Amino acid sequence: MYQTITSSQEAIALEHEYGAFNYHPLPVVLSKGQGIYLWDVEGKRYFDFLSAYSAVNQGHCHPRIINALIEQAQRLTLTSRAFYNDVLGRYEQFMCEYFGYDRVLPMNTGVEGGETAVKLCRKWGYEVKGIPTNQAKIIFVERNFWGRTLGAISSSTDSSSKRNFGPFMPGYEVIPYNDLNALAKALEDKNVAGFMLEPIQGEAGVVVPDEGYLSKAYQLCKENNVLFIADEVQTGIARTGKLLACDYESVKPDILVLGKALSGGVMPVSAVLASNEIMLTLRPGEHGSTFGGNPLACEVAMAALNVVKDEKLAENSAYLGQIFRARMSRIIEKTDMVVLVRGRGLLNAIVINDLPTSHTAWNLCVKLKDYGLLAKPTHGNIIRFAPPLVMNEDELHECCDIIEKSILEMEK
Ligand code: IF1
Repeated sequence: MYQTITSSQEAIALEHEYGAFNYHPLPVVLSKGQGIYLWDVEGKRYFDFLSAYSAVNQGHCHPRIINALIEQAQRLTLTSRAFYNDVLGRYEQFMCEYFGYDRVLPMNTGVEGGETAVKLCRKWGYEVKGIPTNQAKIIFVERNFWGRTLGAISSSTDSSSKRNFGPFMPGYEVIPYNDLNALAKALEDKNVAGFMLEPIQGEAGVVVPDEGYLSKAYQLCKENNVLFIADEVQTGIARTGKLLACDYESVKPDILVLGKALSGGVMPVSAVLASNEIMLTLRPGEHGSTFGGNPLACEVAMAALNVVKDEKLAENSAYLGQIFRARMSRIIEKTDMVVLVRGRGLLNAIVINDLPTSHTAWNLCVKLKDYGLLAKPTHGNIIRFAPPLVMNEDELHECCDIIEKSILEMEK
């Protein structure tokens, strides 16, 4: 019999009793979200400084997105692609014009977007580039993260993502990130079809490559007739201070993968955008998904993207990001506990001066929680800070005050 949750402890106990332990959440139980705020079961309010891993760029339960959801949900939620519907075509035109591509393939989760990009890239490799069948290679970078499917973890260099899930996908090669010589060498192999990377590595701990890396990597791919695939699932949709992180170097990926904030965190929506030459290698029956491109997702995504444009979220992200990193730099001057801050726009991270195996970052996140700000460590000693992009300057300073107070207290 379904129980209403009356305490945080009760919610946690139910998950311990009935759920898989594939996460280790911070001990907080949320029951309401609005804008930059979350409330727990007991009614305590928090600043959300994770944004569901950058899926809630537009703020929790944005009214324009929720209204789009409600209106379409009362009309038609799903037809499958066995039939046409009166939303998908409008959405496809909207997406192609919004991002400047010939065609879009709608999916649901970010990893499905990545899998779709890999399949498209291989298909193009065989049917356009002329790579011998089943010989196509795709190059990935160390410490990449693009999801949890076998296709995704096959490219991972993180043992916790891979251990005891083998055997893995063939045709993958992994090179160091931010290393153009390694890329140039890997591209000597004429069977390479694509190079897939995050323009800023999220899970790796907000790793920003050197200025020029993206544009030079793109150039190397073009010189070798290899597709440049950008995984902007986490960095896209205004998170880093531009609509796409690739925009910082005016790189237009051959295949663009979007997810997360494409729906403003309301439901899973992902998309792959590419040229006619690439996208039209797919023929009916060769790819798809039950919910991919459903009318509900399409209306939600169009509302979510209109919010990004109308509320100038990329500009706000860029502006507040500068302020945030300046505030963190001032904290770093006062304490040995934090060694650096890095990021672009409102995708940032601080590195704690301790071993990745230490609990310092975790303990700091628990203290931040106690003071009303929610964040979580990525790898051991790195804490990612990614608030919704709708935050204002005063709210950001209030959050920085909480971070500063927590760090200085921990230090004592
Ligand atoms: C988890 C990480 C972040 C992503 C990039 C594709 C995907 C993700 C750059 C796949 C998803 C999520 C997955 C979630 C936690 C979170 C995460 F810690 F796992 F790595 F954000 F950094 N490309 N990232 O970041 O999208 O299929 O999840 O919709 O799996 O723990 P998805």
